[in-house]
Amino acid sequence: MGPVHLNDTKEATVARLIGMLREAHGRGAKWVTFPELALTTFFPRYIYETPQEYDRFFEEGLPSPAMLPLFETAKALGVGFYLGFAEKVTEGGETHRYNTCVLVGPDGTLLGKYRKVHLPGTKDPLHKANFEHLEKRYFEVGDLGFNTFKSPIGRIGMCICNDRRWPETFRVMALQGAEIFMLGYNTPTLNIHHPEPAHLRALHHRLSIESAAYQNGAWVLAAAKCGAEDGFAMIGGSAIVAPTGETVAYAVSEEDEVITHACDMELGEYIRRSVFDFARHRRIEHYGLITSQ
Ligand code: ING
Repeated sequence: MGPVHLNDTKEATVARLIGMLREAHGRGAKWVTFPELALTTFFPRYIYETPQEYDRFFEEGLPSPAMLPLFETAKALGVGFYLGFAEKVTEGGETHRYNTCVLVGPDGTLLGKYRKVHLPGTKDPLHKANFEHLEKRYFEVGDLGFNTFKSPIGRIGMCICNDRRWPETFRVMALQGAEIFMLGYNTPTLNIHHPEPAHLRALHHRLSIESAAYQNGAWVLAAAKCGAEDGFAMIGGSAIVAPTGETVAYAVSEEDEVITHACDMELGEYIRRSVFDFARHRRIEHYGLITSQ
């Protein structure tokens, strides 16, 4: 998905998502993965002081009013989808804000929800560049953990953006039987935390999703929101990765672009039954440090 600018309305952005959904459906797709924070610009690049200033980026209710046309169209077309959005919710009498994604089945059923666990960046501005990365400022750490969700095409796991850089993310879901991982991302081209060549952003993105696919014998569907949002560049590289670790489809533009592939859901079987047969080969008695530190 191409850039979403500060002044783009949610209605116009949702209309773009619906256009891509129709394109995918036209090609025979049964599932669509949309990006992280797909309804708005990547607002954590900006400094806001009060919720009154940034609540306009958040959705309340699932589906929220802005999402409704997308939910209705997807149900009418019989297409399931993953959608990333900024979630504002009142639970236990308290207001919480998360970087969230939802999984909706082809019949419109809410199959699952995930709240981003690995929030990159800082809580307070660094003032080191002409943009910030303030996810720790606007979102709480997700409280739902990493789960998998039963669907007509197999067990689906979800995560969001920075989560893909952490192998634990995928292993925890693979241990719950995930056969497909869906994830959206918004990755700035410039790293404000440490000077590094721009090409490394694309390399680290590909490394993360290709190794996740192979090491867990699962499909990875990764959707970027990319291009220059009000001049702030974000990497593309949306991809469909087979359980073998091979990227079988990838986006070539930084605009709205649909990539599709007929994913053979049996392909991961031999990997999960041989090289990554967790029951036979993993030695958890030697892994304690991973969860204790
Ligand atoms: N974006 C970036 C990502 O993890 C980032 C942040 C980029 C962190 C590069 C570290 C290095 O892809 C989001 N939204 O997490």
